[in-house]
Amino acid sequence: MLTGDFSRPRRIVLDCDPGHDDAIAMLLAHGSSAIDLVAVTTVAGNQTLEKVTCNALSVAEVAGIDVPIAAGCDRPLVRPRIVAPDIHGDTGMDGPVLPSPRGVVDDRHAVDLIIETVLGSEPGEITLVPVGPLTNIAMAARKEPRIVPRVREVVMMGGAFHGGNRTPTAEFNVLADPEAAHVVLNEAWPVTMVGLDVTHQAVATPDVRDRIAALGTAPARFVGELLDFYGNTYRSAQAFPHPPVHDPCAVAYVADQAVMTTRRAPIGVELTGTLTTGMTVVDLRGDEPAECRTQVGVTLDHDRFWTHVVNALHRIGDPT
Ligand SMILES: [Ca+2]
Repeated sequence: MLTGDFSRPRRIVLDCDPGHDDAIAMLLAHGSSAIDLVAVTTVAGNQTLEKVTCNALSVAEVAGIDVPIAAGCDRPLVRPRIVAPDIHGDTGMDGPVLPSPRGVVDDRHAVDLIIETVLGSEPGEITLVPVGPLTNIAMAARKEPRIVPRVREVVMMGGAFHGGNRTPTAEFNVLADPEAAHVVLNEAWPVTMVGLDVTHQAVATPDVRDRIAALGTAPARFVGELLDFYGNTYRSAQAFPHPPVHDPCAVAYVADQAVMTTRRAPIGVELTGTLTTGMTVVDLRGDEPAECRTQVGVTLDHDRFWTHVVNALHRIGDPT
C-alpha cells in the first residue's frame, strides 16, 4: 500500500534506448497512476537508433501504449558511438519474442518533438526523463533554449557518485555521450541524477520476480522474459546475483519522491580524463549546499520501488 499525493499525474517525456530496463521504465511510466506519459523519444545507446526505436514500438505493442514515439539522434555529439551487446544482446532487447508492432514511428525528429511538447505545455508542466545517453536532451536545449526555463525538471538515469559500470569510473549513459551530459548538467534547469549508487539497489530479487509472475498477464510475462535474459548477462558480465533495473528508478522518483533519498550537490562530467572519461564528479564535501540546481539520488526504498512497478503492471492488465 502506497501513500502520498498521487492526485495530479506528472506529465513526462521519456527519452530512452530500449534496452531491457528501458522497457520496464516505459511500462512503469504507462501504468503508473502518478505519471502521464506524453511521448517516448529514442536515442542511440544500448544499441543502434534503428534497433532501439523498433524495440520501443514493440514495448508499446505489448503494453498498449498509444503516445507519439519519435526517433532522435543516431550518434553522440562528438565521440564515436558505443553500444552494449554484452548486457542487452544483438537486438538491444534480446530474450522475449517480440510482437510485430502495429504502431509507426512519429514523423518528427525526437529533438523537435521534445521542443514542441515543452513549448506547447504550460511552464513547469513537463518533466524530461532521459534514461539513455543525453544526446537528444542536449540537442533540444541547444536548438531551442526557450525550453530550458519551461521544463519542470530533468530526472536522468546516468552517472554515479561512486564507481562506474562500463569503466571503473564511468556509467554507460554518461560515457556514451559525456559532452551531452555536460550540456544537460550545466543548463539552468533543475536536474536530479539517478545514478548507479541508487540503481544498483533496484535489484530484481526472486521475491520481486514472484510478485510480477503472479500477475499472470502478457506484459508481466514479458517483464519476466526480459529479466531472464538481463539477469543472465548481468550475472556473467558484471557478477550480479540478481540484475539491477536502472531506468525505472528515474520514473519511480517522478511518480513518488519517497522512493529515493536525495542530496543537493554540484555535478561535473570528466571530458578530458585519460582513465576517467565520462565520470560524474559529485562534490559531497561539507554541508549540503542551500542553493544548488543539481541533486543526486542516494538510497532507494526497494520495496516501495518494486510496489510501484507491480502496481503499474497490474493497472496495465492484459491490453490485447
Ligand atoms: Ca537506458
